[in-house]
Amino acid sequence: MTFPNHFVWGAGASSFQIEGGAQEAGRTPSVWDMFCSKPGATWQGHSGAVACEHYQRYRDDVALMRQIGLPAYRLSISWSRVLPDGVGKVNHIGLDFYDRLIDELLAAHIAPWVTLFHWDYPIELYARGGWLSPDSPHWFADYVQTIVEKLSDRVRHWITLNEPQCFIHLGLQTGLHAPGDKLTLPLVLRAAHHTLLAHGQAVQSIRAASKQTCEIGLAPVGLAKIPATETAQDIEAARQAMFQMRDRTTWQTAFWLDPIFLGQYPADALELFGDAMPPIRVGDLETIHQPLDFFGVNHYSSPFVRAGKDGAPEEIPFAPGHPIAANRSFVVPETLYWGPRFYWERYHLPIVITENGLPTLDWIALDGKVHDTQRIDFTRRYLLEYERAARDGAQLKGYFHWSVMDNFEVTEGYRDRFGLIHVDFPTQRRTLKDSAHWYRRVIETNGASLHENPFHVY
Ligand code: IFM
Repeated sequence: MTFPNHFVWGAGASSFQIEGGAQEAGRTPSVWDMFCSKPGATWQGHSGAVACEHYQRYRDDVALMRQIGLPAYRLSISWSRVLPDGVGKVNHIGLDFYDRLIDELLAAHIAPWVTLFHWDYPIELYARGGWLSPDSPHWFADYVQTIVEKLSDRVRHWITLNEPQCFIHLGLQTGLHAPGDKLTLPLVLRAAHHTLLAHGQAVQSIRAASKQTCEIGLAPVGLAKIPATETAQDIEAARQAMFQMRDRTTWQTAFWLDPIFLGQYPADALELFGDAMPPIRVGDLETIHQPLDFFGVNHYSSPFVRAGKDGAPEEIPFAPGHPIAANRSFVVPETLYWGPRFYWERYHLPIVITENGLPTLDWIALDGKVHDTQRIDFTRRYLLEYERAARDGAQLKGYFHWSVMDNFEVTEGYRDRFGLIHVDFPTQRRTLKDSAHWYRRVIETNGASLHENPFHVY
């Protein structure tokens, strides 16, 4: 068995995607509430206003997590539920929701891993400039302090930001995600620099306010590259491709992660962005480069790369018929081998897969069950590759399946289902999918059951 003894198995979700209760007890809108009301922004105009009604049903949901045998659950906090103005006065009813949720989880022996920001930026702060404002890192650090003061007697694991590539590149550059802006490159880079500072200042806030020794990381988009063959040349080409700057966007790896983990922007990013980069003040990189405890990363799909002319990386197209998911992304299990391996090599921190999972279009069968065999097969294949990364020397610390339950899948609305738990949205009825039962056994055996054939039916 190669998963380490204290390996953390879990599943995750985020506030806006499951909570609903958009107008409950003092919560103010986030940029995602605003974005969902724009015609054409989400599939069939779906919004997160009701989602899974987790705000009302959290006790039942924790009971289901317990049935799955989850040792850990990754949740996120809705900033504007706790601070309706984004800063200043605390909405105690909002904060109490998380207090009760944490107690419920602990009573069920489930360790909470808390993400402090998963995209639902308070609209009040957006109106004041959002991530473009030089005050934005302080706003975030102050909010984080409020949360940590309240919950850190019980919470030991913190994740500062979820996928900055999405809320900056997709949110501010392409306009495909909330708030839906299309800013010029210098403005996008300014917002990105403030985001990095916000991460660093948040880490300082957590360490200063935490009532116990804690562990901190973040959860960027994992942008792995897979060597087309396992020859030294293709491996080197994939390694290069994974960390080099590809274009003048913030959909990158090293641009975000080198400042955080190595204390500097990569030279090729500085060269490519040139004058578009914001001024970097003395001390900024020290603030951003705070010691972290694990390398969290959200991994789904990756392209294959080979060594082309002079060894330069060359992306190769997928063969016709290569397996795809409901959202048309390619299924590439090797992502969980090469991603962790290359990240471990470059940043030397124990790896936690903070998200990985498959969107499907599954439904309840006539026998009342949800037979999501593709999710089982997908997860099994990915986890076997992850195990191989451990065998080959990467230090692995955990795996969080995305998602614990079907939810508001952002621009795809309620069409794509990622959950281990099926949610019938009109009735809010929950059903454990076959994958939930299968995952329970994976957890119980610390991964040993991955080597058993899960399909005995035919
Ligand atoms: O649902 C999202 C999540 O919010 C961020 N990472 C990717 C997931 C699946 O698309």
